Amino acid sequence: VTGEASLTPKEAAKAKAIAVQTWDFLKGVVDVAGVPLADRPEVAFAGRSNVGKSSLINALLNQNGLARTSNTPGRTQEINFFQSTGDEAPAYVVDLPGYGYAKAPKKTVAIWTKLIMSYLRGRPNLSRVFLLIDARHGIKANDAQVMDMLDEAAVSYLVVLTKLDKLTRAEQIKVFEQTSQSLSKRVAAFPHLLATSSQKGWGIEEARLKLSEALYGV
Ligand SMILES: Nc1nc2c(ncn2[C@@H]2O[C@H](COP(=O)(O)OP(=O)(O)OP(=O)(O)O)[C@@H](O)[C@H]2O)c(=O)[nH]1
Ligand SMILES: [Mg+2]
Repeated sequence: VTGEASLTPKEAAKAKAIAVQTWDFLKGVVDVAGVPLADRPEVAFAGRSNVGKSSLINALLNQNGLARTSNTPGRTQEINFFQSTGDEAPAYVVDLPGYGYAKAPKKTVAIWTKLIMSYLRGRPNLSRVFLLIDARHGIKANDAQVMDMLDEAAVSYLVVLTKLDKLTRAEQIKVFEQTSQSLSKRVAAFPHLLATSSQKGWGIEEARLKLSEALYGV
């Protein structure tokens, strides 16, 4: 499942374009009114609290500590925009707060969920959503709700399994097959499932290629 996909030299160069750039934190917003102008391609990372969104962004952009990570769910509380500052075509990468954090006050959860949903539904330059699923848990009810909304709004999304290092080989294969199966019925899901471990670096190069394609075209 997590065996390194062998990229062609052209694909490897495309993937590398993401990692060699400098990425900066632009701003964090708590209201969709605060989002920057939709003047460049954008990819957003969504998923349940603690699934590993911020960690995956750091791994893909090759900049440790760019997006803040934490053991405690609910670390990211704003929509955080990162911008490429190199010579490459300008782009945004967006780190979203997690949804479904049970321990946060109900009101806070409702506000975050509303913010995430209205951002995802209404962002015209959003090229693709990377939807992260913890490989130990698979697709949960609130993941399915987000997928329903993305399917309805025709926002294309790519599902990424995270924390594969926490599973045995047999478990990895099982969750990969089960998740692939349930994605086949979803209209806006990218027909390709990524399996990653930010900690071990598994699947990162392939995920970088997918990010590069989403931002700069295939
Ligand atoms: N074992 C393992 N742990 C990981 C991996 N990726 C992230 N983690 C850990 O999972 C925890 C949450 O990671 P974050 O990247 O902060 O998760 P998040 O989805 O951004 O969380 P919120 O911002 O709270 O929604 C941290 O303790 C990370 O070190 C992984 O690939 N393997
Ligand atoms: Mg986070």
